[in-house]
Amino acid sequence: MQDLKEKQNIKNRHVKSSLYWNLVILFSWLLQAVLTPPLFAQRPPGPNEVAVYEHINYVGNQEIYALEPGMRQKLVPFLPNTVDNEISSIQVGENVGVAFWTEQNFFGSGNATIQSINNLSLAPEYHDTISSLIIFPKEWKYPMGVLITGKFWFDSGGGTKTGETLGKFFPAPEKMTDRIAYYPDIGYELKNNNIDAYLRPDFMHPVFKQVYVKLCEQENFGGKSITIPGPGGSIQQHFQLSDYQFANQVSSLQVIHNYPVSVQQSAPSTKQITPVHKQMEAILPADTSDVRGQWQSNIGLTFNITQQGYNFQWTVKGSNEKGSGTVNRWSITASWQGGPRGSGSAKGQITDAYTPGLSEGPLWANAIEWDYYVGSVKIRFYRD
Ligand SMILES: [Ca+2]
Ligand SMILES: [Ca+2]
Repeated sequence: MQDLKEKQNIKNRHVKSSLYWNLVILFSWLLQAVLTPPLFAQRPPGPNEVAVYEHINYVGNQEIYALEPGMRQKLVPFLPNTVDNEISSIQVGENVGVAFWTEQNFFGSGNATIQSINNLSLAPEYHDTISSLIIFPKEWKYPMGVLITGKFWFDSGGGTKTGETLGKFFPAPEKMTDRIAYYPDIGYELKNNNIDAYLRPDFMHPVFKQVYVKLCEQENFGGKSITIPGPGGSIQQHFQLSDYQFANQVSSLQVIHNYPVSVQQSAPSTKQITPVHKQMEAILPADTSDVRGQWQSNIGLTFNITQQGYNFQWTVKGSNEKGSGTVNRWSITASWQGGPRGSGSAKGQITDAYTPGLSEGPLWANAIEWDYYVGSVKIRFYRD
């Protein structure tokens, strides 16, 4: 009995003492809450926004990024110190998703989500490691661009090298009025070191059919190049570069979003001429020039040119001559036969072009110069 009472006393003392400490803790917490204003005014993201947070459950330092009108996607190639390598939760607005990478400039490990994540520590690879982001329209499921992977060799100590497969994402431009993203140097990690190309966004979305990637052998888009998917498009997303004899070849690339002209009409108009025939025919790849229509020349002939993609054909007014050739952005080749001047071929370049926007769409060619008859005579084509 005595024992029991003693135990009860001890228990009571324990309860009292624990109550005391709880009160002390509560009081000091209240004091702190009164004295310390919140460091950052938090707000949830709007429908077109993504918020990232320092801590789990959407607290701590916060940064908000918006997919604004006129943007294809919002590019965040590096993060401020407040959240760089600190992100522990992500809140996405109802219209957007977010892709994230562990290194700046969309490099390293990457992933995408169209849902909020309240605790990134459940995905340890991305917890407190994220250093770049892209906010994209939710229905795309991924941002627009191309992921290039390659085996990157690094020194793992003791003179041994370890290979790790790394990826870098090359996004389409942020602004909708820019159709081409130019990457004249893809970076030392992946230059001449590439295995696969993955086209994004999701191939189930119609916009996927408007995305092309031009891969070039040398920096600044020099040397041989391939375009994926080729003319005609494809629903394929994954391209093994060895299938194109292009593994470990890529040094520069372009991501092209060749969207229909009607989308472009919302862009600010320019004071320059608007080629009327443009609206009549099929859309051309944005990395070519538009040579369609009637041309005059300094040899007195009038040419009519039709074009599909990179290929064109011409007829000559009052003559049976037929010509055909290929045109890239600034370079053009042709051969012809059947007319009074016989057959021949020439290489030329576009010397004057109407540029619809800074880097947008096919160039509307106004003048072409050819080296004719093995480079001895310059022929000039020009518009009326
Ligand atoms: Ca954190
Ligand atoms: Ca990082």
